[in-house]
Amino acid sequence: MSDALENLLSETRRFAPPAGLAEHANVTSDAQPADRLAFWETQARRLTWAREWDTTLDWSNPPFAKWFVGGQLNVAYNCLDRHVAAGLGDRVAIHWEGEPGDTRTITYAELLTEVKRAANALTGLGVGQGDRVAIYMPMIPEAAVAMLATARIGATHSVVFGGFSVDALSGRIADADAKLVITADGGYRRGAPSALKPTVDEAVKLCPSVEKVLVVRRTGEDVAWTGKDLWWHETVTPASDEHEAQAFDAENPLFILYTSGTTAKPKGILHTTGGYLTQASYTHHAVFDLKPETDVYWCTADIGWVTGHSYIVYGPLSNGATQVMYEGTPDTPHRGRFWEIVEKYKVTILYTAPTAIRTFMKWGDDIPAGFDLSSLRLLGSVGEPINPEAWIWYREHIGRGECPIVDTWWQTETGAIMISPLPGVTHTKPGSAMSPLPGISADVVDDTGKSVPNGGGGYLVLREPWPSMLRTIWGDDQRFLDTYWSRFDTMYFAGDGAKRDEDGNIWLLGRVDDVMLVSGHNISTTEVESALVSHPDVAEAAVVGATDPTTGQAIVAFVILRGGVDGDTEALRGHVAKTLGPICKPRQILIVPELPKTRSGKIMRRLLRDVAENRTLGDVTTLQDQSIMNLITAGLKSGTSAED
Ligand code: 6R9
Repeated sequence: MSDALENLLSETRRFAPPAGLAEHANVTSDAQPADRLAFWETQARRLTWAREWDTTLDWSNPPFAKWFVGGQLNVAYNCLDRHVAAGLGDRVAIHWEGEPGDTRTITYAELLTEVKRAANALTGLGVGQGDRVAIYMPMIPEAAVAMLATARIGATHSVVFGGFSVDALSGRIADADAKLVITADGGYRRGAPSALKPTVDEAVKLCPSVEKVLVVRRTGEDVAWTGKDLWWHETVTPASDEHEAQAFDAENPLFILYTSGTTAKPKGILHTTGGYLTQASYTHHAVFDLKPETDVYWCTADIGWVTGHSYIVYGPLSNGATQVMYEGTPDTPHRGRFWEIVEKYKVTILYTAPTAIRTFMKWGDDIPAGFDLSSLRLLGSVGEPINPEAWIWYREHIGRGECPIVDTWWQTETGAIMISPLPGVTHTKPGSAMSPLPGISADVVDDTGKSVPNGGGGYLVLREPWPSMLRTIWGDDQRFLDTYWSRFDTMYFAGDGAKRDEDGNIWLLGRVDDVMLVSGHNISTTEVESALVSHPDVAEAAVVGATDPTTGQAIVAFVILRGGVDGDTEALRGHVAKTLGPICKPRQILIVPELPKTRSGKIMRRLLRDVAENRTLGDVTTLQDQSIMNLITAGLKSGTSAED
């Protein structure tokens, strides 16, 4: 971005918190604490420490932070033992729903027993403090057990999306030098068993560091067996269920999670224990207003995404939540599966992604209308900017026009939610993540690092260290410095564009790498996409800047239409021009059946840019469904595009 980012979209709708929620809210003020460190100390005391810290924050060697220095705790103890010790052993921790319809109900006492067994088994396999364990699993309870058992013995997990290729998996195992891999024969996806073990077999051949592979039997399909393999039911199940959790240093590494970014080599984001758990736990309590005695919480993320780490495993369990965990896809065996699950378990808090919400919009209002969703009291969104129209649809058709929506901005790197409405306090605006949470100093700055005034756009930065911040990139401190701390001197650069509206609220505008430069104007992908999605014919849209001889870059839009409409691309171009101004009128609109997305649902604009500029496609290994690019290019060849 040369200058500021344009501020084009204006939104006047506002939604007050429901009175009942506000009255009993866990957090009743969004004011920034006068003493940030004292605030985080208070939040750290929500956890149980074996030894209190001596120093809250050591920032003497920025950007290498140490939080709660000298403190000691056990993450698994905080998620399990202390609840059981408090007499809550019979509370359901996980209502698990398999894709084929099989279910398991797991109490805190049962989850603790299983984690103790797994901890003993891992120790028996020679895994100890500081060792890395790779986890490549479907969405089954053993995935959470594996993470918690690894944490319990002070080892470090690296969860890899079940579904990544041999290359992606072996690269991550090798980079972390993992000595154990925990996997399953497979999981269920789209109505059929989907094997995982063959991918692990191939990957392990390339990774000499791996000593053993622990395999959960989920599908019962035949699997090849190697000398390194051990069945979970023959190793963990018979292990002793006596295990006393030892306390580890607050800065003991908890996990590495790889983000792909734009370059080929993924970055291993490293998180530690005390600060991470403090912020994951506090934000889950504050943003979701969790009442552990009565709420049934459901986060639809995969465990292989940071959202699954912080808001399925560590946040909810540290708070003693009862939650739903679902193995499969939203359209198996029918498109109402999510709503059926909400109805069945009387889910009160639902946390999902804009990509899912837009898909539900495309499938039609009548599907959720066929289920009883009256248990819901709060809705959350994460992963991408949520288009105002999708926000409104979510509120109306899922939230009965009553549930507050928390649009939560954060990253693998931030570890926990940073910018979000507080459901009992904030008057929300559809499409805005609103304000930094208490204790967080987020800002929008221009090229030179100066805060932009209200109404201005620029770069999102974090001015002060926060407890759950990444500590480094695994094995590559220099890349950590270069990627996040070199753009602005003393501030963390998030890589996202953002704007501040007239009231000072923050709107995320997409990755700065995706910003389009059209005739000297910096235009965000988000605003143009939201303008397209506000047209009744459009279900989803992705825009990219393609090289253009006259304007530098020109906007090319890829659009998925709502069911049953033909789609008049001229009308859509006109609609964007009318909504945002003529400068934003797409040069070209391509009607496509699908968009390329990552496993967490983020649109991969980089690949669409390759299509728009007629280049060969770049790296597609993190694509959720590799056949989609063929679908898109085939459709274009058969002439579904419209151009001036
Ligand atoms: C949690 C997660 C991080 C990137 C982030 C931003 C985008 C996430 C968002 C959002 C707008 C939100 N993002 N939440 N953009 N509004 N509420 O998604 O982590 O997978 O590391 O991605 O996702 O671009 O920088 P991660």
